[in-house]
Amino acid sequence: MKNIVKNKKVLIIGMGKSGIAATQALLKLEAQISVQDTKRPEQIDPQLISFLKGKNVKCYFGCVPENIGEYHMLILSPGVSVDLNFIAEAKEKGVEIIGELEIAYRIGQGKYIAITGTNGKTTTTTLAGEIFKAAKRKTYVVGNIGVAVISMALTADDDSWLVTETSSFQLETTNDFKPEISAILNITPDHMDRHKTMENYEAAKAKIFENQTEDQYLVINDDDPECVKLAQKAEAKVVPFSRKKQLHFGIFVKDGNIVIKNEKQEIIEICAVSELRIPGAHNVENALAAVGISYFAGIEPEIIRNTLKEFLGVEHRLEYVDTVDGVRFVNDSKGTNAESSIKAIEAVDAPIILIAGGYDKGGEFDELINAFNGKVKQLLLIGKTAEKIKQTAEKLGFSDYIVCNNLDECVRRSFEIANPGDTVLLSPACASWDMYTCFEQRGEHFKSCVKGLSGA
Ligand code: UMA
Repeated sequence: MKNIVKNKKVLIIGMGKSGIAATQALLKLEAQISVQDTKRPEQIDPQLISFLKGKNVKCYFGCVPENIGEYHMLILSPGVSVDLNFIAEAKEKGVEIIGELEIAYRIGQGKYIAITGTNGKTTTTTLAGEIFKAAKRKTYVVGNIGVAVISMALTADDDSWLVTETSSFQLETTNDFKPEISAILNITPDHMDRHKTMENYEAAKAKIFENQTEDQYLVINDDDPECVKLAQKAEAKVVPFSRKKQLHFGIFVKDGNIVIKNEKQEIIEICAVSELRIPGAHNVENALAAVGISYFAGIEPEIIRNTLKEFLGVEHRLEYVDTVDGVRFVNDSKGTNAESSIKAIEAVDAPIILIAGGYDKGGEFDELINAFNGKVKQLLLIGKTAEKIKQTAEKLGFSDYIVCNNLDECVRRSFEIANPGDTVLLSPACASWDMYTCFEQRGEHFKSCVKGLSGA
């Protein structure tokens, strides 16, 4: 354990999963901790407040500390922007500003596998984690997937592998972070409300390989021009994967089979694409990436093969919920941007009744509507973006939409409209934050509404 924070004055910002886990870890390391959150004291869980008080943690809830320049370091939760005034002021005063992933990396041990991309991160991270576990590696599956990295940082040892889903928010505030293997799955516009420009978003993603050297690996999607462009800046060995073309080196599909072509130009067959149990072309890409990560981490092809053939996918991602009176219900609450929902529409059989809308991240929906392609017969809209999506649909000549007040109404009305054989797909193309605390809560709500239909 590297104790670089003992007796240091640290301010942890944001008291969600990351901030609470960071507080717990840094208390163990005897840092002098203060915490800050925009929420007022009455909006914070009383149990958390009494825990913090018991540990002599100074709390700034609904306010900010006055002498911000006195801190040794500010630790940001992923949802906290570096552009906030008091954070910018601290930076000007020479205070180091880092995120929860970076501090976890600095204080902990273990080797990191870091996976980023606009879409597919959770599936690829889960699948890679399963392969590592099957190979009997000491594995922690952490990060944006829902488990703060720092919650495992003090438990992991030198033999551990932290298979980490890393978001642009988390990468933005790294400095020293250096994974053994990094992966960029794809890059399309997302989180523009936070990053403002594509350049900033890509720059955050590029931090995943910034410190990697030639003895480490960067796995990238060779079918995505943005990934290929970014990888040109990397010092790490680039391992391309492609669903569409055969490669001189890397992971690709050959005659319907997923294969690896290694440095010795040997071809290693993993399995047939048809043997994958996760649906859709985008999941073939996720599988290719997980194969690349695992193989270059030294895992036997046999173990990769067996895990790939057994993997059923992740909750809230194209998750089959139930069939009620012949109508299939699919939960894709994890579809939090247009690109992700387009992939869901492509993967699901028509006719589709699509439930979409939610928090406005500043994205556009033209491509989503264009992807309906005769497959989506009805669109039900909720949330802050309902009006924006409705206007886009009208502009593009799609008029079969209904604006609903909430998800309960969407499920009820979609069931009324649906015929046996139809699929009701919740894939909102938006984050959940206008109506829910997270996409998991939205997905659980959807599933309980569906249960309500069948009376189960
Ligand atoms: N807060 C502030 N000031 C701010 C913003 C937030 O004080 O300016 C406070 C909020 O009042 C709240 C707390 O910070 O009390 C929430 O912190 P957070 O938004 O960083 O959320 P955490 O609970 O710490 O969860 C974070 C990730 N959340 C975000 O990136 C928004 C989770 O990713 C992640 O699973 C978790 O850490 C553990 O690593 C979720 C997510 O939506 C799934 N990620 C985005 C995505 O996938 O698109 C990036």
